[in-house]
Amino acid sequence: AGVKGTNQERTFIAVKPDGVQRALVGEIIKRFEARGYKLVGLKLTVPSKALAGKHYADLKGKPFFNGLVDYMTNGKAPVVAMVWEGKDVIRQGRRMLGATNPLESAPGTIRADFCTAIGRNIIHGSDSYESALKEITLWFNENELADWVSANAEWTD
Ligand code: FUP
Repeated sequence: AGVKGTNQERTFIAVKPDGVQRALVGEIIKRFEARGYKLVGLKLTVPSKALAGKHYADLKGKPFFNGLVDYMTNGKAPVVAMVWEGKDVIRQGRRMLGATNPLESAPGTIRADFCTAIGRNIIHGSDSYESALKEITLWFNENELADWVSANAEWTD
């Protein structure tokens, strides 16, 4: 998850299958780019049940767990998995997403602007440094993460 508290902090963001199906990938990437964050990992993938189960391990036992894993993995649409880098990106990413329940998300957030169902809230974002570290490691190999200098660096550092 990069270096916590620096402009190299990293978070894991995923457009979930409903977001891909609804063609919201560009809109979501646009918001992170426009904010000045740097895209360092990107893949279109249908995760295995094992991967989705590990990703949502904290929710094992919840009544919606099996449905959630099936929806992430059934291949009706892929997931767009991303790693974004920049200052306070873990916390800011969560603020940009809005609350888990879109009906509680503030207007202007991604979830409030594009969805209403908690089980189809289009996007995931790491909720802490520990989660970001776990999720980035789970979804990406080290050689899939790009080290590059963004033209935004001059204005975001
Ligand atoms: P978040 O970190 O905002 O994605 O929220 P959680 O980790 O608590 O939940 C993960 C996913 O489980 C949510 F994105 C949608 C699903 N979920 C439900 O379907 N019903 C619930 O009551 C809570 C979560």
